[in-house]
Amino acid sequence: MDEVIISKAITESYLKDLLDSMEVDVAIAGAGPSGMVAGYYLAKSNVKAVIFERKLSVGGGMWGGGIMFNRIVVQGEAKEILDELGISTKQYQKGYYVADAVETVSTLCSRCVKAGTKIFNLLSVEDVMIRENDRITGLVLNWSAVSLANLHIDPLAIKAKLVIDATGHDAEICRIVARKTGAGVEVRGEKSMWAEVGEKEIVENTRQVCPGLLVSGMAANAVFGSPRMGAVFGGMLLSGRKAAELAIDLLKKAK
Ligand code: 48F
Repeated sequence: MDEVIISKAITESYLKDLLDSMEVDVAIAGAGPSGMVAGYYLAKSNVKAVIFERKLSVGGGMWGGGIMFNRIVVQGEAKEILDELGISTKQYQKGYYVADAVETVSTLCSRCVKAGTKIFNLLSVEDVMIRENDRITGLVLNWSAVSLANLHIDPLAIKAKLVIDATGHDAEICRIVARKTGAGVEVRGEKSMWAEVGEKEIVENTRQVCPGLLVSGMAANAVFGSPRMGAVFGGMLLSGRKAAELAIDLLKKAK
């Protein structure tokens, strides 16, 4: 084996994919459950999408289930998504299904990537690009290691027709937009746990918050001041699917 050939293979292959991802239809910030479900459904509809994930691992808050008991609960409607992805579930009581968090994250990630949405880990979204009429037109990226090492290094940017904020509880992209534009985005902050209401409202809260920016998953509840819901994950999956459907619709209308 030749180390230089190995190094060239990695570098060329990575850069080819990164270059290919510099102009996309949809750029997703965060590879948690809602971001990866959105990525899966977008790719399934032949939309060019890419996900940027800050951490080494994808899956966000799903690996740990509830207090590190690595099981998740979903309701009937969301079970259909797990069925479609080939993820096993067991009915616990009527309307409550349990799935293994490790199987769910790994299968979801695999289905998302194999459908065609690339995931870049270790890259943080640190800003957005904003053009006329406060339209979000892309993401500003830097290596997560840069902020960890407290280095002053300028970022790179990619263009996207639409951006999805799937960054979870902190709704990081919406917070940046709220701070830096007059686009009228306000992050109200999530409320205390109420699974029933949180699960219902997360789907309603999944929408376009300003031109070019959609919000999905827990970020949607953070933006609109809805409750958190703990280790029930159905709403995350349904929200990711809705974000993809909304994006597909907006892209069609823009043609
Ligand atoms: O937090 P996360 O899993 O968000 P989600 O898809 O799902 C929420 C649930 O896991 C759980 C819950 C269930 O009731 O409440 O918390 O809404 O995944 C968000 C991902 O985004 C990444 C973060 O590392 C995580 O993997 N992320 C956050 N900020 C950035 C980011 C950023 N600025 N750039 C890139 N990735």
